[in-house]
Amino acid sequence: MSATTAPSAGTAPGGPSAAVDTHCPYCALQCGMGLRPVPASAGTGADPAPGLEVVERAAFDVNRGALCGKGRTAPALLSSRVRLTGPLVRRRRGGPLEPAGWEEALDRVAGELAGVRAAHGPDAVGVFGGGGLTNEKAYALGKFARLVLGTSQIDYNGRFCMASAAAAHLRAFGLDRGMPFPLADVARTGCLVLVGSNLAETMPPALRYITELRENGGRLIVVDPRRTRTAEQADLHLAPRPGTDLALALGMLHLVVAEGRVDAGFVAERTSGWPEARAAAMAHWPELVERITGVPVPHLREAVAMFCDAESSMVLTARGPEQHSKGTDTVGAWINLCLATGRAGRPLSGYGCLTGQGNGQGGREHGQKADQLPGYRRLDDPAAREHVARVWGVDPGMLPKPGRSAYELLDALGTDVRALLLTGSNPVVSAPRAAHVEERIASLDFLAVCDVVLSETAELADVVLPVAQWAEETGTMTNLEGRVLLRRRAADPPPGVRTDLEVLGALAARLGWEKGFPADPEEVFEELRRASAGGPADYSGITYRRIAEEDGVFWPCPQEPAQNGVAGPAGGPSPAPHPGTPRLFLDRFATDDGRARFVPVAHRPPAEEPDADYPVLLTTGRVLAHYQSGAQTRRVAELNGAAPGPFVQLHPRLAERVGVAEGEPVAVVSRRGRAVAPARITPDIRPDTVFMPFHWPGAGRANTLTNPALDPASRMPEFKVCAVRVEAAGDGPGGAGR
Ligand SMILES: Nc1nc2c(c(=O)[nH]1)N[C@H]1C(S)=C(S)[C@@H](COP(=O)(O)OP(=O)(O)OC[C@H]3O[C@@H](n4cnc5c(=O)[nH]c(N)nc54)[C@H](O)[C@@H]3O)O[C@H]1N2
Ligand SMILES: Nc1nc2c(c(=O)[nH]1)N[C@H]1C(S)=C(S)[C@@H](COP(=O)(O)OP(=O)(O)OC[C@H]3O[C@@H](n4cnc5c(=O)[nH]c(N)nc54)[C@H](O)[C@@H]3O)O[C@H]1N2
Ligand code: SF4
Ligand SMILES: [Mo]
Repeated sequence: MSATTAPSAGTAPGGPSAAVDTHCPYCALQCGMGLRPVPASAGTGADPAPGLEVVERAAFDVNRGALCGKGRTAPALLSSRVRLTGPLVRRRRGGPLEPAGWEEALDRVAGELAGVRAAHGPDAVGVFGGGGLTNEKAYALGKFARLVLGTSQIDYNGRFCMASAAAAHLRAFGLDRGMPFPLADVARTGCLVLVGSNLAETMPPALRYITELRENGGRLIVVDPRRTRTAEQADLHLAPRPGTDLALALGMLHLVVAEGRVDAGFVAERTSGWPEARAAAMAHWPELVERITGVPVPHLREAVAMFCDAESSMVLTARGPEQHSKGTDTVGAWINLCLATGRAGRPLSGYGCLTGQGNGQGGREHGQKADQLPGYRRLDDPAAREHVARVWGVDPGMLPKPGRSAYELLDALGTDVRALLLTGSNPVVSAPRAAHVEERIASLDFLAVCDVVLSETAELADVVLPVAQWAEETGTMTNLEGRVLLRRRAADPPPGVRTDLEVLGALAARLGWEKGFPADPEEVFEELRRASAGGPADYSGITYRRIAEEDGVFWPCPQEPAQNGVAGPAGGPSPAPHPGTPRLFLDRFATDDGRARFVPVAHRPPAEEPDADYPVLLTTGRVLAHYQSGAQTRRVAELNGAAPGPFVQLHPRLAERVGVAEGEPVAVVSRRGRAVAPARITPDIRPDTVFMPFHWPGAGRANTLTNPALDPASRMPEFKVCAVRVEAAGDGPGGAGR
């Protein structure tokens, strides 16, 4: 991490060197940054001139000016050499993608979608969105699918991200906001348990909160099968076998009970369902848990002591324990631990999930999810349908029923879903069982992709629509804290490129909806405010102006009565606007009775256990320099230099058994396919486990191997564990040719 940027010239628009205050295009930390125009000839290094340079924006508190390399180099993608600058159309099946004008491209998309709908019904048209899209885009995309296309078949890549934590949140607390407190609270808690988060690489500026925590005397426990850069910071590192966090959390709860550490007062006053959850935990005695997880009983006891001896404590999960076919129950078990010890709904204590994508939080609130309407309303709730239909000016009966989840939708492509509009995702690289997904996508009658670059998925499209990038359009993003931020436009998009909102508006108009899809983001946000009013994720009190003045507003933030046209007390000053909600649940949880719900959960194995044919566990994740499918970061020279390709991380003992040396090609084979990448040998991983990052397509694509076994509640695929065989793949000693 570094912030080698010029100091900010301030916010004021105008002066030639004035910087615009905005936010990073990538992860959920949504670091604040300034963007300032640079002379067109000022290209640096291998990247062509981006037209904008990043300057420090120290006043934004979440990152105080610090950025990781991805954020710092983000403007490189604005240059025309690496991005799409005009629509592409495949004029005949099997033919090439060729440059086309916007009229032709939009006519073709609208015509094909309408044709498939007419021939096969509205549910034959699918829509796939992304958690990187602004709130305005996510909202417009959901509205477009439900109204213009009339389809139930919409979901998005957030299903692959924090869906398990979201489901567990709803079950236990009645509300899903990733973190119920601001990040700043993390620095002041007594004990932090980070479960399957490698934030030193996935949100580097957030490491500052860990440093402050340690300086304040707080303790850190990291749970990760690998000794990551994050685990290196820990007082205690637990390294369970992938897929066994549920047992680990239950084992800790067992010890809490056995050692008399239950907060009986809290349990009685603020929770329900304890007896059943307690009974479930008691079935997971420490020695059994050690056998399942590989974590020694003394370490388990030490963790419980650290957690309970501190005056306050927090558990934060990320994808490590969540991306499993039992992710929801696993998060539930960690929540149970917090509830039993009174570490929830109190200052500096609680459970939270570190959401991942730039708008991972807002993107799951406003209607691009299969079962959802704006404001985190449920599509199957008659009152919610009524409210949103009124805002949209249609009959509630017009709104389709809930559709399929992301993987199920991708799996159905080419069968009952015949055409797809995809925006903000690159599933050819990022979806589980990717070779199958790629084949399903290729079998579609019609695929349209909106993207900023020619991603691996866009390469398969019949029409590619090039869209504007983060720095070229304004919109709101809701960061991992539930803080709604304004990402401001700092430059004009190049000619030939349109915004996602303009694209949706143009398509809607061609499909008979002249009104209802404005291109102005603020106009969309104003409608979103009304649609979300009274819902769980209530944005109605948030305006662009307020966000700018307050550096973000935490939802829920209902509208103040005065803005509703209802006067304040006669003669008195109008009531103060709702301040937003940085901290949730301090008085009550969002359930009907105000109590948090324990959910009795029991350990179960992953969908695939190692056996004689596939004796090793594969887990997957991220590296510092690349973002997700890599569609963006693989096009930035500096980042590519730092992390040029895939690898297989494995323990020296396993490497020896397999007969590979550092850097030699190693094949990882699962029931779904085979991937080959150079070996990276390190004692920092369990000997029974290999790790691959998923940022690359081709031979080293990790998702060729992953298992699409789904969590029954969240429909999250099992990205974080499957059974594999590991073989040397080179020609040298130990190679396949031996
Ligand atoms: N550099 C970078 N940063 C990113 C992203 C990126 O692509 N690159 N993406 C963003 C997004 S969308 C997300 S969701 C976040 C993800 O952020 P993280 O969740 O921090 O990232 P991952 O690397 O997927 O997984 C975290 C850790 O889980 C561990 N793990 C694997 N299996 C298990 C298991 O069974 N149990 C436990 N306890 N741990 C396990 C892995 O070893 C890994 O170190 O990052 C965001 N930030
Ligand atoms: N094996 C394995 N697989 C995983 C994971 C894992 O841990 N392991 N993690 C999963 C997780 S947590 C996630 S979030 C997914 C993410 O995986 P993807 O959904 O593939 O995410 P991105 O690579 O961010 O794809 C975003 C695409 O949208 C484009 N884009 C960027 N901005 C815009 C915009 O404003 N408009 C439009 N229209 N397009 C834009 C980008 O160029 C890119 O092609 O991957 C999942 N896949
Ligand atoms: S941590 Fe996330 S938001 Fe911050 S600069 Fe890096 S990628 Fe951007
Ligand atoms: Mo994610």
